[in-house]
Amino acid sequence: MDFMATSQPTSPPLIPGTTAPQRPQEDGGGEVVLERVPKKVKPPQMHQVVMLNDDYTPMEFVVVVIQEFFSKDRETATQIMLKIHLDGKAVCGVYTRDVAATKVDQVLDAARQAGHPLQCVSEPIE
Ligand code: TYC
Repeated sequence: MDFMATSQPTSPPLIPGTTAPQRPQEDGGGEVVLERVPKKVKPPQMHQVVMLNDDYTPMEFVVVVIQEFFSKDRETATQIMLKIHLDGKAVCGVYTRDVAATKVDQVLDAARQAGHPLQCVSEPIE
């Protein structure tokens, strides 16, 4: 009994770290070879979240925000807050673009809800 295929054949699964095979190539000896081309994987562009000083946001609020959203212990958060206070700004963390944008949103939301003018921005590095 003959059976007829009802769907297109699917591609073989990809080996992690490679791209899909190039077009089948005839190797000269009548064989068809599929060459796997190593994938060129670049690390993602990283973004630093920079917090800015102002004259009104309480130091304690900034310390808690840095602890909460940037996963710093209280001592580290206090040092970062003091650097912002003295230098005008400081980096609170480095993340991929979307994570950095989320951190900025979280900080701005918390500041707005508490009625403080605290500002922070995300900027690409390198
Ligand atoms: N300068 C603020 C004050 O004296 C404290 C402060 C620190 C505000 C860091 C913002 O990102 C900031 N109350």
